[in-house]
Amino acid sequence: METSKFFPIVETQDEGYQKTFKNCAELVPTLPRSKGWWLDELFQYQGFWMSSFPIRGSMLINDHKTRPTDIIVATSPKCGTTWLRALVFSIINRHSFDFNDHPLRKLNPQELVLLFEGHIHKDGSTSFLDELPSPRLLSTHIPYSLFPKRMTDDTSGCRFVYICRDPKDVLVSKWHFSNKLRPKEVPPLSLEEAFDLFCNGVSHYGPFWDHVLGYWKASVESPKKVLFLTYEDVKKEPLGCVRKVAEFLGVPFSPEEENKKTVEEIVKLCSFESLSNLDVNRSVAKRSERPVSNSDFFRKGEVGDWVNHLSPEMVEKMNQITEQKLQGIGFNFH
Ligand code: PAP
Repeated sequence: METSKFFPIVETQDEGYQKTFKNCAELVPTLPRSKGWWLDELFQYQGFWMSSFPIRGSMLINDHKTRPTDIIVATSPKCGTTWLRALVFSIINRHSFDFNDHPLRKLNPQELVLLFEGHIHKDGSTSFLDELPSPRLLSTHIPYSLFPKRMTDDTSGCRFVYICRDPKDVLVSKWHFSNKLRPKEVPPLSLEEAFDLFCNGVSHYGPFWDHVLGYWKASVESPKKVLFLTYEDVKKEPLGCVRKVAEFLGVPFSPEEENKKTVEEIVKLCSFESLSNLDVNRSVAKRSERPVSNSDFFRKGEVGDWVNHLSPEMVEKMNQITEQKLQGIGFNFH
C-alpha cells in the first residue's frame, strides 16, 4: 500500500477509499502550502486552507453514501461547534433520554457527534459512519462549496445547521487553543503572528470570511436546507434559537413540551456553565488520535473576550476586513 508523509499509515479495506487516498496523497504535495498554527502545515485546496486530513475527508465525501435524513452541524473552527453539537443532539434525541441521565453528562459533545471529515472511511472502511442510525447527526468544518451537489442540491434532504461568530472572538479562541496544541519544546504562537495568519486567511478551513459567506449565501438561497445562526444570537436568545433549530429540523416543540419546559431543560443542559463543570469535560486526559483534552474545548464561553486581547489597531483592521468581505450581503457581526 502506498503511504505518504502527509497521512498516517492506515489499513485500507475499501477500493474507493484506496483510490481517493492515492489521489489525495499525490495532490497534497502539489498544493500551495503555509506553516500552520501549531506544528502542522496548511494547504490551499479549492480556495481554502486546510491540513491534509480534511482535504482527504472532503474528497472522500464524494464517494460516501449520504442519506437524505443526514443532519450536518457545520462551523468554522472555534465558532461554537461543541455547543451546537450538544444543542442539536439534545433537540433531536429529546424523546430518547432523561435529562438527568443524558449522554451529554458522560460524553463530550465532540465524541457524541462525530466530525464527518475525520471519521468518513475511518481506517479505510465506511462502516463507522454507515452503522450510525438515521437520522445521522454529523459535524463538519468543511466549507459549503466543497460538499457534493447531491448533498447541497435542493432535491436532497440533507440539512445543515451552521453557526458562526465574531471573527475577533474566533481569533482569540483559536490562538489560545493553538497554544495548547503546540508542543512544549516550541515557543508559543504570539498573538501578532496569529492575527496576521488569520487576517491573511491562513487559518484552518479559512479564509474565515469565505467560509461564512458560503453558508450565508446557501441559507439565503435555500432556507429549508441551511439554517444560519450566530454564537452571539444563541447567547442572547437561547430559547428562541433552540425553537428555531427544532422547527428547521421538522421536530418543533409541542405545547405539552413547552409546558414541561423542555426547551429550558435543553438550554440549561447545554450551557457553558453546565457542560464545562461535568467531570467528563473537566478531564485533561489526551488520547493519541486527538492531541487535545475535553477541557480544552471549554475556555470562557463569552461574547466579546477580544476586548481583553486585541489592540485598537488590530480591532480596526479586523473590522475593516469584515466590513469589506461581507459588504452588501445583508449580514454582519454587530
Ligand atoms: P472547535 O472548533 O475546536 O470544535 P468550538 O467548540 O467551536 O471548538 O469553540 C470553542 C469555543 O466555544 C470556546 O470559546 P472561547 O475560547 O471563546 O471560550 C469555548 O469556550 C466555547 N464553548 C464551548 N462550549 C460552549 C457552550 N456550551 N456555550 C458557549 N460557549 C461554549
